[in-house]
Amino acid sequence: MKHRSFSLVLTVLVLLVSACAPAATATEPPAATEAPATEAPAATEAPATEAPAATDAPATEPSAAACEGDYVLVPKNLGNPYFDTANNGAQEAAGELGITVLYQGSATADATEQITLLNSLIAQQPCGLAISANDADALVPTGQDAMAASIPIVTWDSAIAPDGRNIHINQAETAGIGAIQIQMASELAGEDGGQIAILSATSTAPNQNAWIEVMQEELAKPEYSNLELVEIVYGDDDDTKSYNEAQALFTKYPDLEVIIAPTTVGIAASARAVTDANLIDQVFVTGLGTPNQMREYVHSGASPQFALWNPGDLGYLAVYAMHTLATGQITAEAGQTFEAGRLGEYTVEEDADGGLSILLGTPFVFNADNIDDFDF
Ligand code: RAM
Repeated sequence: MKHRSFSLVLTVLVLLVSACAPAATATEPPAATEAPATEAPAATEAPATEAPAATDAPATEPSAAACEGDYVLVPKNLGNPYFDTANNGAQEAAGELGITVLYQGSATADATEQITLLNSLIAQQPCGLAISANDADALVPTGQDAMAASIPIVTWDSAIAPDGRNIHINQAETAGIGAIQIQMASELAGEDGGQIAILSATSTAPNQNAWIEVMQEELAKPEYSNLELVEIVYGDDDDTKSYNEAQALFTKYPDLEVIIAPTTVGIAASARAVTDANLIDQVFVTGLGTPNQMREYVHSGASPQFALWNPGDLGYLAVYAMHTLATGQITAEAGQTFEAGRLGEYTVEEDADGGLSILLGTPFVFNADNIDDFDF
């Protein structure tokens, strides 16, 4: 049902863009990248990404037509270096494609604020929207409104549920992201294990909740039976709230061994809280962070290891996918392939949530041996 309506929308879109003046869409030759997602992962046992499957379904011939307006990259909120890095990658892709990608977000990571922003963007009829969603279900009607107006909807980082998007750009497999965090926490807790807690972003964040669900499944495995998850708390991707929540955790649980923060805001705030409380070597912090925010804590021992993908590559791929949809080069069908500049070829796949997705790569573990090789 959904795919049929996608096809309809995209057919209309192709007709519309075909009527536009042709524009050059040639991309620059692939360039080398320092992105961890495209380097051989080291020091991690995260499941390897499957090689892109061969497909008999060739992508629709490039229409060589382009929408004349702007595209928009929408993060969960502004002021987060993770999303700023994604925007850097998005701008790199925009330069290669000869398009304009605006970067607009709400002040807080809040679904209602994000919907208000999206409604005003949709009214301006952009060429495409690439969204990191603050709520999977609440944004579905908004995504549907956009698609009904022939605006392609790509989600990235955090997905709108299938009915409200064309394609989600997934940074890494959900199972792998969840598993690597429990593995890192287990290593930090040591042989005897102990108490762990999770400090997440907002309680409605689709990506956070999917990863936490995997973490809970991992914890049920026999090899992690010595780890006790004592509480899940939410810092709302706000630095101060995250810091206070971390403090409250190690005050309430004096034997706490590890805080897992699957958010770049939460992990940096937690590591700072542990450092300020002189608890280095007593409470370890791990989860998902950016190297530049976590470098000092890796070297100090507050957070000896954490994981991430390259957010710049994620933004870059999101823009290529959005543009490829907007120009009718793909029509959001599983098996279609397209070239994403220096990152190479990607395949549209069926996602575990029943929608479509494109997988960027694998999570990468940062530690004292490699952290100084990265700058983002
Ligand atoms: C924060 C956000 C984002 C998440 C990263 C790991 O920046 O919550 O959605 O993917 O952390």
